[in-house]
Amino acid sequence: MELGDYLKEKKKIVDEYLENQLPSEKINPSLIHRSIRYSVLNGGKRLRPILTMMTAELLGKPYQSVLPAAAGIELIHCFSLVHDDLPCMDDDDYRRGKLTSHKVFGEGIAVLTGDALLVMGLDFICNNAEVEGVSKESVLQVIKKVLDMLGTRKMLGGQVEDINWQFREQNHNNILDIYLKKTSALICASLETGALLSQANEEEISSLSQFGENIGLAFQITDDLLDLQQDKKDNEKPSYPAIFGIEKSKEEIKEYCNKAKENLLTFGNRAELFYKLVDYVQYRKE
Ligand code: GRG
Repeated sequence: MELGDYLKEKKKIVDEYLENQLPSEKINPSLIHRSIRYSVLNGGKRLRPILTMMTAELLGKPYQSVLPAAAGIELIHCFSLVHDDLPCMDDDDYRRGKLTSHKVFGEGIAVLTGDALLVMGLDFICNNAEVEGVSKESVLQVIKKVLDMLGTRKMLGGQVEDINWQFREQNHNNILDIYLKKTSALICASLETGALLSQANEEEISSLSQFGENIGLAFQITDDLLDLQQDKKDNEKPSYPAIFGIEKSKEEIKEYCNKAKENLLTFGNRAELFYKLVDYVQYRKE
């Protein structure tokens, strides 16, 4: 199957699931439910839940067996975006081409929307324990993995370093360290969620985790490169492309994409779609 068709098909499945499972605006308190739906049902690519479902399929399981957890991962991603956009963080007016949550609902409700999405995301993951054939122990392992990813040594810590960038030397290693924590960590957790729920072995989990680190780095450098080329960021916060330039960034993206492909060797040609995904990350234009 072509990757483009696969991504489109799976995005539709995630969108429909979220549309049906998120609380209706008619339920009180209506305002927060409206804000939650606005912040989630707004055209995201759904790459992280798609990675969870792709991993299940790679390991011979149906995507349905990991769908609640995959949707939970997307809610956690949306939480991080809502908080990242706040005036006290990146102070962005637009997200996914629409006004950011705090621009529409105000800062207080945006903070609470992020909090609600994090809690709901973990709840969705717990719901995966009800899926036939999925062990409760594997769901507990996923919760532990996701909490570790969210913690001060990973995503939260990456954000601390990101907003305090003035106090740290902006060299190659320090910038990549932030990228590993704030972007690769969630991508790794998306893959490992699919793997743990599908009873993957140690070698498979380790390969997917290394793959996640490499593809996450390539993804974030590309993200910053696209921002720079499209002149999107109006703050002076440094990024890999802003410091090292476009050519060096492209070399770096290529290097991490090549490493990611090496990590896939464990799976042979079963990983065909994953190889295509690496090319997509390397050459994406949006
Ligand atoms: C973990 C407790 C805790 C706090 C969160 C706010 C925060 C700390 C972290 C933010 C991290 C962040 C926003 C990283 C950027 C990741 C990134 C490249 C986002 C864009 O991803 P896409 O292109 O977006 O997949 P769509 O809109 O398609 O989902």
